[in-house]
Amino acid sequence: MQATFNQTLIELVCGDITQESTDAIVNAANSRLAGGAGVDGAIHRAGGPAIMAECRQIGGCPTGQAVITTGGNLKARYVIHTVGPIYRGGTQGEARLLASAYQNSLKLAVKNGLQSISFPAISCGVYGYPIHEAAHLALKSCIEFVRENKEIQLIRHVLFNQRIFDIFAQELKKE
Ligand code: AR6
Repeated sequence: MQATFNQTLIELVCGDITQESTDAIVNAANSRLAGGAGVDGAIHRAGGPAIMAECRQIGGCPTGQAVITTGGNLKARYVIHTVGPIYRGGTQGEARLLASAYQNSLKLAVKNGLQSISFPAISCGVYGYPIHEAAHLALKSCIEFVRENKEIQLIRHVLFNQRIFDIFAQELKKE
């Protein structure tokens, strides 16, 4: 499923983000950039140790911010590591922090001259964000960004299973 906003294609696919060949893929990391389970583990496994070596040099990333490393053995040239919020009921600034994670990742992509980027469903696994709300915020943040910025040609949301894909698709239809 796809839709164009301003000059950017926003696309939803079901799949494994480590297989993407967009300029960058985004990692749903933790603030220590220490690696972990979920998509973070998958990216480090597929990308090899060079990515972790760069993460150690960088040292960490506050929630809602983003940092960039090379892509190691991945097809993508870069990994943008962002840290989504842990969901604690929705009253701890989670929505603002999730939107920031998307927007700061996009800003970093533009700053590095990138034209295509793939996102996983940030915070929708271990960090427990309700998927409908997270999908709405993910799409809204990306659409707001591309209304102000023309540099990125493709934003792909790579959803790991059909259930999350269907929820993102429902939310994209509303935009
Ligand atoms: N491709 C695409 N999506 C994936 C993949 C994959 N290969 N693997 C999992 N997902 P999570 P979070 C989906 O838990 O909630 C880590 O330990 C998954 O189904 O990876 O932001 C970090 O180190 C879910 O929909 O990230 C942090 O400590 C989505 O990716 C913490 O988890 C995000 O799930 C971050 O938690």
